[in-house]
Amino acid sequence: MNDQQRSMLLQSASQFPPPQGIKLSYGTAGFRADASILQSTVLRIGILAALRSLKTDGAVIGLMITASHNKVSDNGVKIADPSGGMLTQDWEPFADSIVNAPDPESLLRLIEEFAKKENIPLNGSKVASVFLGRDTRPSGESLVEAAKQGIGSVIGAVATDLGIVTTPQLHWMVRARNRNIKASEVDYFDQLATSFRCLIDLIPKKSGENDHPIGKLIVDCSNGVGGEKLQLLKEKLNWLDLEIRNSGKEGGILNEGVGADYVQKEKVSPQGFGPSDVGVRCASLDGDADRIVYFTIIPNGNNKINLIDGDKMLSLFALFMKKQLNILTDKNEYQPRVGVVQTAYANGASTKYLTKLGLQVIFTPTGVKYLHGKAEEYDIGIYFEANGHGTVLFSDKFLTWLEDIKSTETSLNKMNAAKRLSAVSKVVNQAVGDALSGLLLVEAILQHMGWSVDNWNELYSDLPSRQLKVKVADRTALVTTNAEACAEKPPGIQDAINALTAKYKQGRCFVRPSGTEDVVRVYAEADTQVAADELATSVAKVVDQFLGFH
Ligand code: 16G
Ligand code: MG
Repeated sequence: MNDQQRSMLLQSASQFPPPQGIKLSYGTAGFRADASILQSTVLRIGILAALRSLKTDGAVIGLMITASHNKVSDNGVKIADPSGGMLTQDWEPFADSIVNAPDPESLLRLIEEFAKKENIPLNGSKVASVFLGRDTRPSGESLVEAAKQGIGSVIGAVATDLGIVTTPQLHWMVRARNRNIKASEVDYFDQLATSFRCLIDLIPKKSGENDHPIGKLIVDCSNGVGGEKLQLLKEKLNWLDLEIRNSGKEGGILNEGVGADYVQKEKVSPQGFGPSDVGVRCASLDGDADRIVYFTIIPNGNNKINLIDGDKMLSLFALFMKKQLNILTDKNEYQPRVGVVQTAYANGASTKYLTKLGLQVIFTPTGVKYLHGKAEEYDIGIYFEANGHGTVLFSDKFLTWLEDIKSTETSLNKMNAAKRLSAVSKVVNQAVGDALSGLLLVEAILQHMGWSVDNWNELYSDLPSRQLKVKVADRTALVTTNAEACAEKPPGIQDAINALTAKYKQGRCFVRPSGTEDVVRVYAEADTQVAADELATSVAKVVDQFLGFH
């Protein structure tokens, strides 16, 4: 590192001292905290993003300012790697250490050491490029400025500010740019709309069928970035009967009584929905539009809903993919590998359903980086968290095979199945879970099957479940294994959980330390709601006995 680089970093870091007495942690997917304490964090992550670009020969890196489904006064920062996926896990400890370095000098030392170890040239001989995006939080603008300062303090690094985008849009653009594909927001919408239209055009039509047999969809946009982006998408999709609510323009507050996280956890309708929406297909996005759940309102149910969660989206997608593959692979030598990836939170009924379909179900710990990494191992890898984050990934080998079929196949049936799968690969975001592209795929499949939302919901019935959180003295004392299904430490805790679980029919229960909050989470399911509640409550007590403040 030359003197000029050294003094630029020192000067830049001295602008924003880190908050006193607070240790920030990278967590599951980046830093999140009250927005007022994040300037130094974002500046330093800006430096990290520039270094990551230098390390990857100038590939574009994404830096997103968002706190997703959390309250509007929070904010956060996430990094997209050159593939469009999450930051490589081996850089997380470096992220943790620089964010918590107490002063500019110690920050500089950490950067020098790391650059040396990773062989990152810090002499201006190479260029680095970072795409910046933010959600609609008011604090986003000044945090983007802090990120620009950080990036600008690495010689040769250039920041491109994309303004307000959804998190998946930023990931998509990073991936597209690094693959030399057109990478603007307009290109994103064009690709989604064109491939959606293609899926609709490929639906076998009986004569005289009307054009909107599955009726209206109402989308709650959590008063977040999804509102304006869905509006832009809608303008390209004259076919879809779509109503947007909680777009952020009606005066509602981001994530307050609205959004996918609220709807999924509370199992009630979001604000702005009521009895007049009974019988209509509804969906809810989260604050940065990387999660989506569907729901219908229960008549006279006091805001209660039938929740159609990520597991059911996964099941719908898996079923559709399997049907298309069945058309294609009857006598074929090439048998694509299909993998379905879930976490311990997946409702047991969904896992049973998928297994019955003959699919291979694999479990990973919670967090997109784990699910995504596993799904990438397959020709078609479908992953979803119950909370509505997920996507479908296709291997290059599989996509090439589809192209071959499209150009040589003589059977119209097979040709169309290949075209459908290829269109799916363009509708669904290949970089990360994306509420907008997930929505389009659900709508296209329901339309294809001629299914109502109730037909979809009836694929299987969820087992009743309950989630609780427990405050503990030190959540790192809880160590899990077997994709979080089993607690290894403290000794004896799993035996106690097993003993309680065994008392309930279809009982299943696990505990895990949260990656985003200072709590231990408890998940329980059983054959009745009362039983699931009881099991969760009794296991929460066990957690308190083993790990509480005693
Ligand atoms: C983060 C994860 C999400 C996970 C959640 C769990 C990403 C992009 N997001 O929001 O996938 O479900 O954390 O939170 O990976 P928890 O650890 O607090 O339960
Ligand atoms: Mg989100």
